[in-house]
Amino acid sequence: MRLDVVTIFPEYLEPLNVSLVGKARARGQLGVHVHDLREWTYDRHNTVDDTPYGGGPGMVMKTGPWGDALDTVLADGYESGAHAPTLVVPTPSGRPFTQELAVELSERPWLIFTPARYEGIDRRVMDEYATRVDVLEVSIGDYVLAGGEAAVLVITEAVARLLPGVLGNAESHRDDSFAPGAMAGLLEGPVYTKPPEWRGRDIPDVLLSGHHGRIARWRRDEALKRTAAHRPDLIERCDPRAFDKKDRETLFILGWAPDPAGEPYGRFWRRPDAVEQ
Ligand code: 6GU
Repeated sequence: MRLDVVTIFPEYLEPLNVSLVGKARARGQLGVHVHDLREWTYDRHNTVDDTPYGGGPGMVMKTGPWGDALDTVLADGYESGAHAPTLVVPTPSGRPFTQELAVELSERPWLIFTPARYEGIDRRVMDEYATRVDVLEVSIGDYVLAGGEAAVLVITEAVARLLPGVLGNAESHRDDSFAPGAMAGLLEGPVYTKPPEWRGRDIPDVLLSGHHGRIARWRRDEALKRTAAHRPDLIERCDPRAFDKKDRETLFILGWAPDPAGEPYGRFWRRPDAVEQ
């Protein structure tokens, strides 16, 4: 996979040399090219922004530098054999970045990121490139960052760990919160390692029992507890057919019940009579 990043803060992308992404890069599984947007400015102040038409606070990034930068990056990439670029535009007004989108991006051969500062990039830039390449505007959550660079680090890490051979062990994806499978849609519960006692704290006996069925059941109950506490919206979203008899008992104890009148049938909701957990 090839990654290009165009930014006014190339040094902000230094973490791409470290850890998982850095190693994937060193192994040649990932080609990363970081570009300074100011290389495509031609005035002595290296201006990349200007005041917004229609008035209002803040500044807007200008068409000229972005257009010239993206033309160069596209031409260089195509010339070195890359194909089917996707422009990933980090913005708080984008579509939510999810594990599903991470998987989709990990299957693409070439991602070009355009993190912006100020109030964003003149709309005409993405309207123009959308006629030539896939453009995805993406938000990493419901909060506002000063710029898209941190979002690029988040997205590249989530994508890079999905590339074949990047995580040592393919099994490591299997139980990820948000990965498809038996625990689909539930958060992962707690994990423990040696020593068996630390500062007077033991680990749950069941994990030492060697009884795989009971361990799996315990992990599932912990996942249900954690999801109910931190992300009740995920429980509401679960297809009730994914819950077995013991799941239903656990959920009931946690204050949840199926709604027989609900649409679709039997989805779980907080019981109106449940006490705060
Ligand atoms: Cl992708 N960019 C900025 N500036 N703020 C954000 C964001 C992105 N995602 C959430 N907040």
